[in-house]
Amino acid sequence: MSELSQRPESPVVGETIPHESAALHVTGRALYTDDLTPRTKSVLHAWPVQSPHAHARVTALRPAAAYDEPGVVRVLTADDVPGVNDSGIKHDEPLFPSEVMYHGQAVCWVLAETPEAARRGAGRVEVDYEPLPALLTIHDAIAAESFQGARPTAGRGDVEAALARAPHVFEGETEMAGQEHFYLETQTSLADVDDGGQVFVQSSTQHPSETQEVVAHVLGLASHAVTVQCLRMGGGFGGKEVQANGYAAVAALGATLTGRPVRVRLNRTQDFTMTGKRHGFHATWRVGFDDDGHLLALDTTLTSDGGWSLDLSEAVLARAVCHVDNAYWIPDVRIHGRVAKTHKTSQTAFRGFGGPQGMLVLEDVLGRCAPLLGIDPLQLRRRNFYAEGQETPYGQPVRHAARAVTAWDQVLTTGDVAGRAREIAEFNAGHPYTKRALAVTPVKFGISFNFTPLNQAGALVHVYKDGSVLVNHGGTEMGQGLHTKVLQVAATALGVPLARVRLAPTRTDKVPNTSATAASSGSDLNGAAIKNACEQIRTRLAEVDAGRDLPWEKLVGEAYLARVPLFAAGYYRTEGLSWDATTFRGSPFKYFAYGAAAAEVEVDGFTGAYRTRRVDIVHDVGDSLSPLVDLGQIEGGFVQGVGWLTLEDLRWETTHDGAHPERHGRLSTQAASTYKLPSFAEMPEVFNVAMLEQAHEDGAVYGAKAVGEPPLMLAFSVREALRQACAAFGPAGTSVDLPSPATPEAVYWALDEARQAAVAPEPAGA
Ligand code: MTE
Ligand code: LUZ
Ligand code: MOS
Repeated sequence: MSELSQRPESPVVGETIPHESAALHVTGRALYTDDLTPRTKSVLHAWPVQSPHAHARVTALRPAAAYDEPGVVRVLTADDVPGVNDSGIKHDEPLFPSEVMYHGQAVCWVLAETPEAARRGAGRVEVDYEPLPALLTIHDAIAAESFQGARPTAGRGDVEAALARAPHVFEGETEMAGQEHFYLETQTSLADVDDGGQVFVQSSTQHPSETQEVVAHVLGLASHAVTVQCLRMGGGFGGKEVQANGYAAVAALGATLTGRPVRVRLNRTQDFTMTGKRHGFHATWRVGFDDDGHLLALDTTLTSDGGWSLDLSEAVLARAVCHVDNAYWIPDVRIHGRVAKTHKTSQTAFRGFGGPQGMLVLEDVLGRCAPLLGIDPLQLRRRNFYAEGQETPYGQPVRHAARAVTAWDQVLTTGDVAGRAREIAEFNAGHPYTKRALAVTPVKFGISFNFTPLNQAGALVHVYKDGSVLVNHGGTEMGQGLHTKVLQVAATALGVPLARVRLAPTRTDKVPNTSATAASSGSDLNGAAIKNACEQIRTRLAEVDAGRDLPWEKLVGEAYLARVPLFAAGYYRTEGLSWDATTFRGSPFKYFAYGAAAAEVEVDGFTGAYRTRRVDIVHDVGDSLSPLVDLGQIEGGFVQGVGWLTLEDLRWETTHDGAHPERHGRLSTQAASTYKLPSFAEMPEVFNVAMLEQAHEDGAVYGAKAVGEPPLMLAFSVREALRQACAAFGPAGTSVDLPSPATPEAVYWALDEARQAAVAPEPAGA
């Protein structure tokens, strides 16, 4: 057992405790960034002027009329930017654009005494546009060869030779939609400038250090003149990994120009129409199997819809390429990837970060090919699992491959999959208009940022003379329970009760140069940095104690009198990673998280409506730092995945006939009324979640694994069950091509097609 992963006796980590802010969340007392607005004097409110074109040149901008609106104080335009007019991390996102690149893009911002005055003022700004052609679909972009960024290839062996030898070869296309984050708290920033010109930005951001950098860049200031604080977020899900930066810059610019606090808070429609989403993907594939269904070769090209700017698209694509294999061994394989450039919002990080999209491709292949091979999909999947010692297509050994098997076997047993499969067959035989199906799918997800330098973190721990402890770390809290886990780590490492430790909000002046809280690594990285800081203090205190076993408070008091420092900065970097981003080879991940899910659905043959009757999950969180938090992450991740795969349907209007040019490229699903989110009604009627036992992870703090993203992909089980239920309406061996999202409408058309196959007329002459 490593020193990092080893737990002392009776540790506070592993205790089942509620989220550190649970009581505040449910009583409404938890403060989010915008709750500070009414507590701040003379705040100005910002409103964007949004483009009515998907692609156009801005030929003139006349803000003058906005000032006729009572309450309007200032219109922010490109001329006001003292630094660089760019809010992107790739320097391709002008904050105030001269060419608009998507419908709804902000051209300029109006500041006023009230939100209503700002809104009216924005309506008075005159903007002249010269419309330009817009690419709105991934197909249009591919046809126009509109791509951006790197076009990587990963693989091994000789794919063409292996396909030529393979007894069964299939080819096809797979397409999947994006997803709106729909964090409950929309993008928010509140900025103020002090007497010394120090800019203080409170932001709902997953990456305070980058928000600080972008604000400094736009204002033409050094980073030490900008401090960013994130109290907590009402959800981030990747949507605030980079996309918070621009709004913080607008607020900060407004504050420096007016000398008053400025608040930017998007309403839901603005957030929907302005901010990036999960990337939709398109894939073409050719696959070869042997007679027993073993995968022999895969050749695939993934194209993601990146929207108008690069954003995190290259990193998302890299993770997609590195997750096509999911839990399956493919001897000869070539995975090629590229990012399409379209005139839509800048698609960005979203829970799973390309992993779900990559994995969906092979799961779709297996789901479609199983009937064609005449093999039960459950058998087909199990037969292709990695064995210990095998490597991923990018050359990383698959450590603990057996855990996928353990999780799988446990789900089959505790979920009584064999018994229920028999019941379902009986049910289906007796019900021509209703069909049930049960599918099991595995998850293998790589943990670490795939961009190696991001795998580091810092922390600051203060012990006060009375023995109370204040901790600070570089991670942000978005509901995922990171702060709860860090508190448990600090109490464990210091050997004090949890109640002695308090956590202060994340700020760039406490811990500098932090990474985004992302890639599920928040607790791995910041937990280890906190542990490091606590151990420095413990080591010093041990010298003071000199074997006397003094009580904590007494020891701390003595240490102070002996002039022993009672605070420490902690640091952690993940060891053992290697990655070559040009050849796409190496071991970018510290370890893999595993899981398996069994889902049973029932589909109505008249409408395509369905319900999820039961879900059983076994998921690998290592030795959990905080079991109740992890349970919430597994359940929540799974349900968010079900939303992506079955309900959430982003629609952009296309009006090629020229009838309503102002609607071309407009997102028509801009609210919860038209964009269907999972709710209680969609929860599985029976939902059993278990954590894999004896799952200690040697390479991570106190033996725990990251949990935030991997469970999302357990939702493939529901999609595969829907596919199988559709197939049950047709003759044996029906292969169902199911769109994603598999909405009830899509399911209806898929089952109808299967049904048509059953009644298809005999070919002529037969
Ligand atoms: N859980 C909640 N409640 N809210 C969130 O915004 N974000 C997810 C996941 N779980 C999220 C969440 C995403 S995208 C990631 S990367 C991780 O949490 C980030 O936190 P962690 O690294 O501390 O797990
Ligand atoms: N890589 C990754 C990243 O795997 N997950 C992330 O969230 C991320 N963010 C930025 C850059 N690389
Ligand atoms: Mo999560 S998509 O890595 O913020």
